[in-house]
Amino acid sequence: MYETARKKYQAWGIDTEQAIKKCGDIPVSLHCWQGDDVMGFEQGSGGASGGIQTTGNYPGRARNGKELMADLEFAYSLIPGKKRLNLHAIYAISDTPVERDAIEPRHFDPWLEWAARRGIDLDFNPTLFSHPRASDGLTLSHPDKAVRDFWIRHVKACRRIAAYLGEKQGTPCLNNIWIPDGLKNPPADRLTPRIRLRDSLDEIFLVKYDKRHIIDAAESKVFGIGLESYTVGSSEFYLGYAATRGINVLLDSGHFHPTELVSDKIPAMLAFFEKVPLHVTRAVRWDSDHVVLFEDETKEIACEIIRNKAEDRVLIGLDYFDASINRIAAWVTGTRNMQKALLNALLIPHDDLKALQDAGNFTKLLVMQEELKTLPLGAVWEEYLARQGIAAGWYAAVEQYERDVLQKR
Ligand code: RNT
Ligand code: ZN
Repeated sequence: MYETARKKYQAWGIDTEQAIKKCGDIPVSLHCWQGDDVMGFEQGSGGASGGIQTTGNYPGRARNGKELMADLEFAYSLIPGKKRLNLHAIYAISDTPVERDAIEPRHFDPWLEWAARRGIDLDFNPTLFSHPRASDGLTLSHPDKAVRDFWIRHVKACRRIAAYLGEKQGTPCLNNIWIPDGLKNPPADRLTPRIRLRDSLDEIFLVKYDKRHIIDAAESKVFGIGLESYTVGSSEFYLGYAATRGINVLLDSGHFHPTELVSDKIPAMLAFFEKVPLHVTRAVRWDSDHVVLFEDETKEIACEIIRNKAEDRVLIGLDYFDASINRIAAWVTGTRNMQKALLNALLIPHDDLKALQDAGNFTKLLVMQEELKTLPLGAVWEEYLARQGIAAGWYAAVEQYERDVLQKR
């Protein structure tokens, strides 16, 4: 089947061998938080709160570092290609409780060692939610200076950790700041909280690190759960902030109005920013965080990366947390769908299509775009998996793991 597929693509001027090779080299950063419903390892953690929420009670959630690492290890074995791991500050490993503003690089040494042995590099996120000091939905924009200062210290500690991880692993560590700050009901003042957020960030970024070790980013959002009427860290806010301060904006595909598309935003950002970090996720009606599917927007996001030759500039990360299904299947399905979309994008003759657009031959462009949709991608994908040493029928292995490991928790 692969041989037939190879010839079909060849007729379109596409080299499947090259696509297969390239696909395995594009890193996708897996979010550790799908494995434990964004609970983290802090004592007394009651789960995600502050603008986000996990729903579902499927058995087998990872309850500690050992279980999370074991589950990740198993998930990684079912996923082809180059992988990174995206951590949050609440996954610090410590025998004694450490406050968020006191975490240190050493609390992430166990992760660093675990990842290094598997050839995986790390990304990082400060955690400005699920905490008593964020219980009113405000952190870096809080009217109380003491609360702001606490979170400023936290993000500073996180940047230090990220720079440390980046230096140790030899590739830059993305440090992505997302804050829930917002209001449930109509605000009386939209500007002052944004000025406070701007000033908090300015204080955070006073500390300079080597860009070879850390990539600084902030993630905007249209609204949060329980904070529906106003978001301090909106898209325009961070765009302005990042453009004037030399940091990057992370685009989460679930953080915009339903008809806005991140696939269209990627090339807009590429015109101005060196790096474009992503949280690929699936929005459903009013919120994000569903398992990534192999659907039109996922494919289009991949196309914008590949057709602009931006594999080194767009940092692909995932962000969803589904607790209603087997969490390992959720990781594997979403990651593979992103990778399948990349392979699909690598099998499209982008230069020919661009030439048709520039020549104004819109009829042929439309016809070709539609014809390409039914080429035998599946056969090339299966060949890719086989060459990556990934066995077919992976879900049976997940069912086995569920019986042997997850159900015993
Ligand atoms: C929340 C943001 C944020 C979180 C993770 C856990 O709306 O998308 O990225 O999901 O940091
Ligand atoms: Zn996100």
